Amino acid sequence: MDLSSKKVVVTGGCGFIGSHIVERAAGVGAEVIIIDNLISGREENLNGIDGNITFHRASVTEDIEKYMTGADLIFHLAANVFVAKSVEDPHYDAENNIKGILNVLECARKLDIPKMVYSSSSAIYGDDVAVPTDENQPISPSSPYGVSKYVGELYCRTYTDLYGIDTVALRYFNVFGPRQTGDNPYSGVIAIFIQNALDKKPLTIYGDGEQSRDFVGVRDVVEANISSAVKPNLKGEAFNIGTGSSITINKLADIIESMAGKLEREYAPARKGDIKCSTADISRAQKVLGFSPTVSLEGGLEELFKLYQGKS
Ligand code: UD2
Repeated sequence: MDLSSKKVVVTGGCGFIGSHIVERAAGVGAEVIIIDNLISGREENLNGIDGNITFHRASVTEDIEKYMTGADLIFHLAANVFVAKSVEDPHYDAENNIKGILNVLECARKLDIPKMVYSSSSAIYGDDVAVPTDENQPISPSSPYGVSKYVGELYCRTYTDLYGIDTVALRYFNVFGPRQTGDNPYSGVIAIFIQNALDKKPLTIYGDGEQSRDFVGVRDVVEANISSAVKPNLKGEAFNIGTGSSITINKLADIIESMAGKLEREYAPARKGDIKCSTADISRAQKVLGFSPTVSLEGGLEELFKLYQGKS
């Protein structure tokens, strides 16, 4: 599939990752329809993005079929993306993540939209897995968020089997990059740490800080989405999208300190639902999607640090 002449729906297109997908798809000439309720997305994420883009402020749990007529492809990102929020309010998480994807798939079925790329998460694995983790490891989520994201994958496969919609699930590890904000306690750790470093505020570390994460650059995540969109017959398959290496939160704090100068650290109790070790085995994505991460953690952090410095 060549995206240039296609009509593409991006749910969550005003979000951190979604807006980069919008930019990439509009950049190659696709007509882009965004559906976003602006709960975690921000309209200003679209500033400076040129192309044929229409934005509808709506939740994926509402009647959105009318916005999707004639679409060739859906990138489904709209969701509750906060693990801790899902522990505090599992109904909210399920409403957005389970009802949301079912509604979007139903639209795809009714409107004969042939393809959907679903943003899933490594949170579906939990802690009882071999690390690095490949896609054949047991699914055993530690949070309602992990549960809801996996339910989404099951719906995708079912809609592929029942109706021939070519779905694919991308299991993101920890995504970082421009447009991720550090202004709320649920935000990604990198965005929070950089923001606090610039504001000379202490870094809060949950637990002992020895938990590890595989941080993947948003540009690489976008390329995984595009490859998945253009590759036919993925038939509900799932792919890990990470880098294959990870660092602990303590080491992440060290790197931020090396860029920002000495920072205070405050240790707080571990978050409920937090997984301990997380590293992707990306062999399947490399083989099938030609996925090849290009953003290094150090390079990406330096770029972000400069970007945030320019803004504050
Ligand atoms: C991220 C994604 C989530 C899901 C998951 C997959 C975000 C916001 N969430 O959840 O959607 O895909 O990855 O594994 O990107 N931490 C601190 N101090 C802080 C903030 C966080 O110590 O100020 C710790 C936190 O307890 C966790 C780690 O840093 O151990 C990463 O936290 P996160 O919120 O960036 O991401 P995570 O892994 O919970």
